[in-house]
Formats: sequence, C-alpha cells, structure tokens
Amino acid sequence: MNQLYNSPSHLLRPLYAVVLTLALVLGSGLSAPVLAQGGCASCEICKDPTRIPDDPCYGNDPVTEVPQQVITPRGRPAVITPSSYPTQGQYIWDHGATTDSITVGPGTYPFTYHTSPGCSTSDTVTVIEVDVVQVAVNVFLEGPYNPSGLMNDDLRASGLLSPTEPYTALGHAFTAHAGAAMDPAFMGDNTFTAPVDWVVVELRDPFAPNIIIASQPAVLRRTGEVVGPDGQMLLMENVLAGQYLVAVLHRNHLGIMTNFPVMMSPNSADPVNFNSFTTPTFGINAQKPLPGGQMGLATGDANFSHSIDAGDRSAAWNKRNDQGYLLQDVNMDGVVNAADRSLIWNNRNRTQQVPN
Ligand SMILES: [Ca+2]
Ligand SMILES: [Ca+2]
Repeated sequence: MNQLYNSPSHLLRPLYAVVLTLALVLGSGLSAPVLAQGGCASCEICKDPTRIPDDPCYGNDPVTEVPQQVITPRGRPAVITPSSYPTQGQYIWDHGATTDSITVGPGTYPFTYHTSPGCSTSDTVTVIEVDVVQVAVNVFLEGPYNPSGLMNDDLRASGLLSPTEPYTALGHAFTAHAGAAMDPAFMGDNTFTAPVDWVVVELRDPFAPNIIIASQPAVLRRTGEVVGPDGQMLLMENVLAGQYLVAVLHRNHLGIMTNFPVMMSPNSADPVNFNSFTTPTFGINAQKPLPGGQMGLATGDANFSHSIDAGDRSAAWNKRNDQGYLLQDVNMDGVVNAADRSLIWNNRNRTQQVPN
C-alpha cells in the first residue's frame, strides 16, 4: 500500500481502486474487458489531450471528425476522408470498406473507428447528389487592375481579405453557399494566381434576364479567373445543363452580364471572357477599357448601390484614412484616401447594367 500511495501519478489511485473492486465483484468470467478498458493506463492511449487537456481520463473513445453531409455533383462519386485522433486506428465502414478514405456515390455510410486496446467511436456520413454546371468566367476589376495585366492582391497580402464571403452581410441573397469560407491554402497563395476578392456569380434566364436561376459566392484570382472558394472550377448547384446568361457582381464595382446565352453542363462550360472587348455585354457602356487593351468592371460604388454618384463620394470622404476591408476602398489597396475619391469622381453617373 505504501508503494501505491507514493505513486507520482496520484490521479490513478481512484481508478485502480475501481478496477480492483470490479475485478473482485465480477470474477474472472466478465472482468477481462472491463479491466482492459477501465483504467487511465489504457484510455490515455485513446483520449485526445489537445481537446480535453484537463481531463486525466477522457474515456475510451477516439475522436473522429467527418462532415455529416457531403454534396457531390450528380454522377461523380464523393471522396470521404475522416480525420481522427489517435491516427493509428482502423476504419470499418458498414458497407465493408476498411480503408480510411472511401469513394462512394449517394447514400448513408456509417462507420466505426477502432484503436487499440479496444477503443472505438462511430459516426455516419450522408452523401447527397446535386445537379451542377461548370462556369468559366474571366473578369477584371478596374480598382486593383495593374497595367502589367494582372490585378493587385494588396488586401490578401496585407491580411485584410475577408476569409468569408461579404455579400450576405450586404443584403445579397444566394441560392447556395451563403457564408462560404475560402480554403486556407488558396488564401495563402501569394503567386500570380492569388485571390483578389470575393465576387457574386449569377446564372439568369435567357428569356427573362431579371430572373436569377442561381447565385453563389465565388473568388477572383489575380489573372481574372473566377473560381470556387476552394480555388477549383466554379460549380453552380441545383442547375440543369443548358443555356444561361452569366452575371458577375462585385461589392464596390459595377456588375456585368453577358448579352448572349452561354452553354454549360456538368462537365464543360463555354468560357466567358468579360476582359475581352469582343465579348458583348448586356446594356450600354457596361464596362471600362483598361490599359493594355483589356476591359474591366468600373470601380467606385462605395455603398453597393449599383450606381456611382455623390453618395459614394461622401462615403469615401467619411471613411478617409481608414484601413481595412472596406467598401470605400475602391482601388482595394487597404486604405481609403484621395486616390479612391478620384476614381469615384472619374466614374460618376455610371449605373450598373445588370437588370434588377
Ligand atoms: Ca453607389
Ligand atoms: Ca484605396
């Protein structure tokens, strides 16, 4: 008994006592599993010290993290890869797979994650198919446009770029992915493909251009390429293959829309190059010529009202010298100053040509 009381790990004492009592009460026939799992000596192996650092015996359950629901384009299997702690266990899926990662179609997939000695935890993933179409759009923003042919990414480089889409907070309603967050690896891209800002992409009815079929947040790269928040090809959800008008909106530039229907399907999309002066756009004088023969969205809508007027100049004046991710920073360099007010003045009286 002296040895036990002198143990440096005095936290173990009560559990040893429980184990000893259980062993005496249950006898040899039932005791083995309880003894194997009941003490800290074993559950220490299973518990996750980074999550429950103060609990000396969190329990026998390993921790797994997996999305409850995975949405996949129709006809394309989803790859499901749970993460787990500790990592040296084994996945056993109810449908028979024993690999960590599974590639499956729509359905419900329960699994159990086992670690030694006899610790396990269970969870379920549901895979749902949705109809998607690919969207391939290129567009430049006048504000951050650099005559080199790329847009500047000062907001990202200064750590000011919003990690989540800003449009829901501005009152814009999306049909999918409201509140989307940018993939951290994509946000860390500091090359010529780095993210510049969030945009809104809409698909509209070619016979009724004011009717929005789909609206999702997307991200603009320095090259002008519009991609999903994960940096991959933009997929618009709950849309059947067909022809749609394509619109791109931005929080402080005037949005733009094609003047022709664009064919798109789950596996392909006709590219829309808004940065080319040969691409017809809806309305009159919808874009601005930029240096180097490119076209771009006109900047200066400092209050997201879809027109540029005295209200924008006042907004920028009222925020002068403020730094941050701000509507009034219409050249998107991270600060509101005279350069922004000058751009707003130059584009005064312009109105967005995308129909309401
Ligand atoms: Ca405005
Ligand atoms: Ca600025």
